[in-house]
Amino acid sequence: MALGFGGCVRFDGVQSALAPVSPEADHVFSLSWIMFWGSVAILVLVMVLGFYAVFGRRRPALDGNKMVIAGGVLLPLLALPPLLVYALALGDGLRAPPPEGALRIEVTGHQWWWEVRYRFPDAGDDFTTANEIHLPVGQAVEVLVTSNDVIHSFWVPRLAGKIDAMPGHANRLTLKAEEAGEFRGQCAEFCGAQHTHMAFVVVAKPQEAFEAWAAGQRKPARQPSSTEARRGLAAFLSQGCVECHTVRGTPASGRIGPDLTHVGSRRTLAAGTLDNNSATLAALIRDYQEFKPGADMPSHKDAFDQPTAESIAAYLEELQ
Ligand code: HEC
Ligand SMILES: [Cu+2]
Repeated sequence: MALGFGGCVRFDGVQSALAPVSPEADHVFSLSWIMFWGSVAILVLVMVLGFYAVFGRRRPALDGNKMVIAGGVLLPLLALPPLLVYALALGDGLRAPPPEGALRIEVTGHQWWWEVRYRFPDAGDDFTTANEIHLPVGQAVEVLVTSNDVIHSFWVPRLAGKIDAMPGHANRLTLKAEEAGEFRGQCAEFCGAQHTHMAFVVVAKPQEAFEAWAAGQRKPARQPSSTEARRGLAAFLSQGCVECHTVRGTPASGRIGPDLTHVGSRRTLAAGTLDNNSATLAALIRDYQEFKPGADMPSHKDAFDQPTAESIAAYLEELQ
């Protein structure tokens, strides 16, 4: 309570389980409150009895087996099974399959970023992105969550409960945003040094805007338009970035790091940790380890100079 009143617990905000915007998150929210108030009621009862036992005038009334049977056997029998049944019923609702023909998104956790693959009825429409998930508002979307290395956990508190991302196995989750907006997701299972910096953004928008976004993401990367960006592309292709990153429409087809085909359109960099702007982008390219020590993206401080990093950033920024 002290934390709550002190403002440490946010009741709104992009990552608050206390501000649900989907039926699933709403279930989790109701369950939490019912469990919370149930516990409060039991705590109050126990405290009252405790005080009475110590200070009450007719304390002997609490003596004897009756009290033990009432408080120790009957009360738990009456209080716990209904809560259990309620929780199990809600849990079943959370696992309900999405409707036939729902949009499918495959999310793969990597140390320490998220790969996001969109699957459409026509495989030619599929595309891959990273660290950002866009959803059409009001539609149930099937999300298949897996991992490339260790166990991660996929959690967008305003939209759904947590689900484990396990190597070699896909867990299913339904996301249905009932409001447009931007929500934050976070890896919720300690997965190594940069676990904290393994976040992502979920953007829910009206169907048309979603279609327009998907059409943009489906396209190969645009050609660089300025001299600086052209220099950037040349450096990008010659500095080994292509070993790990894909930029569709160029020879870069690496799969170790995030797909960068439309990295310029994303809100954040380095898995939801930094705002996406040219200065940050250049700084990251130059010295990723400074921001995310231990990540699979090497530092390039010794490989090239700041102007080169800036030209690569200028190129990547154009990849809207
Ligand atoms: C050895 C593989 C590897 C090489 C080489 C590499 N990267 Fe990366 N890169 C990664 C990985 C892995 C990540 C994600 C790391 C993380 O945040 O945990 C990443 C992240 C990034 C990001 C942030 C992407 C996002 O969506 O937030 C950018 C931009 C980037 N790399 C650009 C480059 C550029 C430019 C080069 C070449 C100068 C390069 N990378 C070379 C593996 C690599
Ligand atoms: Cu993780």
